[in-house]
Amino acid sequence: MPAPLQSLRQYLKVVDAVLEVADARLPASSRYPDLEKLIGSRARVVVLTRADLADPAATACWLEKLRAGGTRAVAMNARTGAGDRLLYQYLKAIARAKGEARARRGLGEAPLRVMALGIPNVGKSSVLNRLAGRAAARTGNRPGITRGPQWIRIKDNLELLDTPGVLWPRWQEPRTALWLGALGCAPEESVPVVGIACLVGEFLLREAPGTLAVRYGIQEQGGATDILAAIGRSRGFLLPGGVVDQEKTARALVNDFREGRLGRFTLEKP
Ligand SMILES: Nc1nc2c(ncn2[C@@H]2O[C@H](COP(=O)(O)OP(=O)(O)O)[C@@H](O)[C@H]2O)c(=O)[nH]1
Ligand SMILES: [Mg+2]
Repeated sequence: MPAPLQSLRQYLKVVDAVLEVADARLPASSRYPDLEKLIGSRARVVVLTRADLADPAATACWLEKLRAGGTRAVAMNARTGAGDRLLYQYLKAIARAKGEARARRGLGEAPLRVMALGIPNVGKSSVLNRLAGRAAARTGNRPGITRGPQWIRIKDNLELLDTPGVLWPRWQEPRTALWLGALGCAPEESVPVVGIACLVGEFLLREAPGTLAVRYGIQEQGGATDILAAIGRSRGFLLPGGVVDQEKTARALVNDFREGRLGRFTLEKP
């Protein structure tokens, strides 16, 4: 278990529920293996963010699979809040159970304490901000915006704990690292953008032929490297001497993919 996750143990002790935030486009690889062990008996909800960028049919299958395994799971757009109703229902039920358990022990009401856990830039702060109904936690489109654990206290008997994203060592496995890079969940310097762009290019050529041709006005001929060169030429991303600027082209393709401008895709099937 990564050391930063270990250091969250002290917080886990004081929360009632954990929101395990993962990316709907990569629902398996963006989740922690063995998180149950760390969470213990605490209530858990898997929140798949960026549902607006994932394939809706695949998201439905993922939710079904998770729920079939007894896991509470929701998919939402954490930026707009679309799809958050079920999350509220889950939290309400968890709060009710906590209240009843306390009443049985002769204790009064206490706020529900909820913590968000997940990899960097997956949308943890955004989810909590939806729950808080305001921009209480800092968000940003790059990893590392949330520096240390941060409590957000809101009325309605709810206390939220935001945490910095933690990556798991197994994500250094090259392919996973590239996919996490494609989603913007890995530190920029750790994954080569040209490598990410080639993986994205191959994926699109295979899964959505014609997409690149339409978007960039190119012929889909050859492999990912040829496609990248064609995009660079078509966009006029050239270095002195007329050579295609691979880095700049790769960045443009990856950004388009990340923001959903090439369509809605789920990279892992259930
Ligand atoms: N399109 C879309 N963007 C999202 C969603 N959730 C988060 N984001 C964006 O992803 C970026 C990272 O979000 P943030 O909440 O800071 O992630 P954190 O690092 O896990 O706390 C921000 O630019 C958010 O606006 C979502 O469901 N859909
Ligand atoms: Mg954050």
